[in-house]
Amino acid sequence: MSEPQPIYLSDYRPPAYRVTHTELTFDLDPAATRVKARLHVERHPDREPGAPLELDGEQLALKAIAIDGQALGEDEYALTERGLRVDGVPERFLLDTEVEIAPEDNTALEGLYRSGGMFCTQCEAEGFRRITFYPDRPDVMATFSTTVIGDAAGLPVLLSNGNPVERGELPGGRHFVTWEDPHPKPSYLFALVAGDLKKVEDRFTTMSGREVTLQIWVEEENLGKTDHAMASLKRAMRWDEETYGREYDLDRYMIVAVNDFNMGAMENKGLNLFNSAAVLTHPQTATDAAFQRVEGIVAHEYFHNWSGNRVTCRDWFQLSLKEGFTVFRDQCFSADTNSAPVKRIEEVSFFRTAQFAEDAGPTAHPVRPDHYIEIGNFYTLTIYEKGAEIVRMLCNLVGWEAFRRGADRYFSRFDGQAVTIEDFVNCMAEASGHDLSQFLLWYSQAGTPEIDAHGEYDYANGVYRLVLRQRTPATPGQPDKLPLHIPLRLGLVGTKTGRDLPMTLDGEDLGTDGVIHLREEEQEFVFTDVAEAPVPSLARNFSAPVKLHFPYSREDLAFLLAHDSDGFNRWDAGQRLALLALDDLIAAHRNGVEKVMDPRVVEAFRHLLTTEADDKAVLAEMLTLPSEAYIAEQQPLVDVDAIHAAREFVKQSLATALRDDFRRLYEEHRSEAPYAPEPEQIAARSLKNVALSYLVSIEDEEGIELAQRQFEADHNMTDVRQALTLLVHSSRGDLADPALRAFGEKWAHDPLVMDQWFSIQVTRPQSDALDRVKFLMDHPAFSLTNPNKVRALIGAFAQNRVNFHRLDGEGYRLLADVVIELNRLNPEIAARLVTPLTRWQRFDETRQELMKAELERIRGEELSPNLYEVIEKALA
Ligand code: B3K
Ligand code: ZN
Repeated sequence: MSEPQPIYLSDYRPPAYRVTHTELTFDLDPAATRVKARLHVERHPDREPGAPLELDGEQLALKAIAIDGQALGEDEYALTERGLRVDGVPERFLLDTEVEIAPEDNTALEGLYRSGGMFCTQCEAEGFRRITFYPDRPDVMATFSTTVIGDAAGLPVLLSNGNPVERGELPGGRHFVTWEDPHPKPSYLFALVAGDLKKVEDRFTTMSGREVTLQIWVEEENLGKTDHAMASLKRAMRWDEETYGREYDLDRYMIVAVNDFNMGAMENKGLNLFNSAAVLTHPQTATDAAFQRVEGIVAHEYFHNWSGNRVTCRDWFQLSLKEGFTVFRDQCFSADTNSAPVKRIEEVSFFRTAQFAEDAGPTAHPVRPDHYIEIGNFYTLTIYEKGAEIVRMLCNLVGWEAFRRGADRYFSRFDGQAVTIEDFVNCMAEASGHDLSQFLLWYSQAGTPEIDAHGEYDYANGVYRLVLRQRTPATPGQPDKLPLHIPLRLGLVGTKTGRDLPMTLDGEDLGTDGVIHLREEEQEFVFTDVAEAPVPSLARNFSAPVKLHFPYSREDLAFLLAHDSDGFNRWDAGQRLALLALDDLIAAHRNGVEKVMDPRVVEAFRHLLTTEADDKAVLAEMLTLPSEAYIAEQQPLVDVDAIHAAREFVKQSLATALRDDFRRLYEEHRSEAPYAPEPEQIAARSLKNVALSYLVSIEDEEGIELAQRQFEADHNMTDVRQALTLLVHSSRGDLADPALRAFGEKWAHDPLVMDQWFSIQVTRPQSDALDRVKFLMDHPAFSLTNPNKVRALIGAFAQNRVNFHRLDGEGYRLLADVVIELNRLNPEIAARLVTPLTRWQRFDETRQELMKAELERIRGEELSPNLYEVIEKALA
C-alpha cells in the first residue's frame, strides 16, 4: 500500500462534470448485488472543456459501461484503485454503468451493508463510492430515481429517499419499488433500506397546511419502543417552524432503526437511518439520559433537512457548516424542552472534558481544517461541539433577531446549493451590520484560548477594573496564534447585597448582565459607578469556549455558589470550589500525607442541601462532583490513582458529614408514579440517585440496602441502572454478582440493555475490571463487528481510569489488540477507539512509554488510512 496522501482545502476546484439526474437500480443479493447507474452528466460551466471524466469508486467490480448507449471498449476507460477515468467525453451525455458489490462482506459499515437480515446504507462522507462509480463529493447535487429489487419474502420492505412512485411483482419471487426524490442532493445523502421491518405511523400538518406521513421502521419486537422518538420528531418539526420558520418539504419522513451503525444517526433526505440506540426507548430498558439523547438526535437529524440537506457543504472542509449549526439548533431545542440550565451544564461539562482534551492533544485541528487524509476522522468534538459554540457566540454577538434574519438569508439565498462557512458568516454580517472578520479566526485557529483575568475594586471612586489577557496555546502545525474576538457575558455580584450590580462601561449602560468584547491580547475594562465591592461572574452560561482563570478565593466561590443569578455560573462556582479542595487532596495523596476535608466545601454542600432549590435539576448537578476525567483535565500531569482516591475521599467525607440530609433528599424524591420522561420527574430521579450515590459510597448497611431495594423494586431503568451500578462498583461482590446475573438473564434478549450490562461491569474501579473485559469478549451477546458492543465493552473500559491505566500496561495492550483487529474490520471505529492511547503526553513517564509502545505496535501493522492518520499524528 502506498502512503496515504493529504487533501488540502487550498486545492479546491469545482468538479469538471456535474450530474443533474441519477437513476439507480439495485438488484439485492447478500453476496452479489448488482447496481446499475444511469447518470445525466454535463460539463461544469466554470471548468474548461475537454477535461477527462473522473469518478470515484472503491471495491466495485465493473460489469458494463456505456456512454450515450455505446458500450466502451476496455481501452476507452481506465480503472484505478480509487476510481474510473474516461477521456474525451462529450459536453453532455448519459453514462451507464453496472457494478457488482458484496454487502455481506462489508464490515466497515460504509456503503451498502447488511445488518442482521436487512440491507442498509451509510454514505456520508464517502460511502457512495462503494456503491457505484460517481463524483462522490458534496458539491455535485442531483435528483435521484431509485429502483430497489429484492426477494419478496425476505425483504418485504424496500425503501429509498423521496416518494414511492411505482411497485410491482417480478418473476422468481422478487418484487420492486421505485422511489423518486425531487430535491437535488449530494450522494452522501443517498439511502436505501430493505428488510423485514414493521412501521409505526403518525401524521404532521406543516405550518402551511401540508400533510406529512411520519414513519418509524423497526424490527417487530421493537414496535413498543418508538413512542418517544415519534413525539420528539413532531416537537422538533414544530420547533423548527416556530423558531426558524422552516417547514418540511416531502410527503413522508422515515426513520429506520439499525442495529449495526457506526454513528448515532444519519440525516439522509427523507429517510434517516438511526442507530437503534438513538431511537428505541422504553421505561424498562432506557434511562432518562437515553430518552433525552434520543430526543436530541431525532431533532438533530430533522434539523439537518435545512441545515445540511437543502443547503449543504461545498467540500468536507466545511463540515462544521452543517454540523456546528445543527448541533447549536438541537441544543436550543433541547434547552426549550427541558431544564435549560441543566442542558447547558451537561453540554459544557462534556465539552470541557472531551473537546478541551482533543484541542490539547496531537489530533487538535481547527473547526475548519485545512487538510486531512481521511475525512472519516474529522467527525470530531471540535467540528461538532466547538463548531456549535462558535455559532452560539455568533448568535449572542449579533442578537437573536439579527441571527434569525441572517439564517433566513442563508437558507433562501443558498437553497439547493453547496456552500462555505464564509457564506454563512457573511449572511450574519449582512443581517446584523457587524464586522465579523476577526471573528472568522475561530474557524481557522485550533486550540483552546485561555484568558487570565484579574480585577480590582477602587473603593474611593466606585470603580471596578477588570483586566483580561488572552492566549491560545500552540497546536500541531500552528505554532503562533492571533488574538480572537471573544464575547464574554458577565455580571458583577455585589458582596453586600448578593445582587447583580448595574454596569456602566465607557459611559455605556450594560445592564446587570451584559457582554464585553475582548479583541486585543490584553484589554482593560473599567466599570464606573460600582456601588459596592463585587465578585465578577465571568463568561456566564459559558459564553465562549475558553478556559478562564480568575484568582477566586474559596470564599468568593462559596459566595457565587450561593448568590450568582446565572444558574450555570452558580454551578461552575461549586465545581471550582470542589476542584480547589481536590487539588489539595491529590497533593496529599501523592505525598503520603493524611487527607483532610476542606470544611468550606462541606458547608457549601450543607447550604445546598438545606435551602429550598428553585431548580431541582440544577441542584442535582450542583451536588455532583467533577468527574475524574474533568479533574484530570485540570492537572498538569495526570495521576489517575491520586485523582480517584481524592474524589472518593471527598465523596465519602460529604456523605459522612451530611448523611441525614442525603437520606432525607432520597426519601423526599422517591415516587411510585408511572414513569414519564418529563423534566420534573427527571429532576426528582436525578436528585434521588445522586443522594443514593453518596449514601452507598460509605458502604454501610443502610446505603447498600437502599440500593438493593431500589434495584429489586424494578421501577424503571434509570433507577435500576443506578442501583446496579452502585452495587457493582462497591466492594460488596456478594450482593453485586447475583444482581448482575439476574439482570443479565432477564435482558439477554435485548441488545441495548446488554450494552448497559457490559458497561456497568467494566467501569468498576476494582482491579478485576480488565479480566471481566476479557471474559465478556467471549460472551454470546458480544461481537466485534457491532460498533455498539465495541463501545459498550472496550470503549467503556478505556474510560475506566484506574484500570485502563494499570501500571502493568495490560489495559493499553488490550485496547491495542482490539484496535488492530478492528483496523481490518471497521477502520472508522478503530480510529476512534484508539483515542485514549493518543493522549499519552498527559501521563507519567512509565505510562507514556507503555502507551507509546502500543502505538508503535499498531504502527507495525498494515494500516487503513483512518488509523494511519491518527497514529502518525500521535507519534509525531
Ligand atoms: N451526518 C452524520 C455523520 C455521519 C458520518 C459518518 N462517517 C450524523 C450527524 O451528524 O447527523
Ligand atoms: Zn449532524
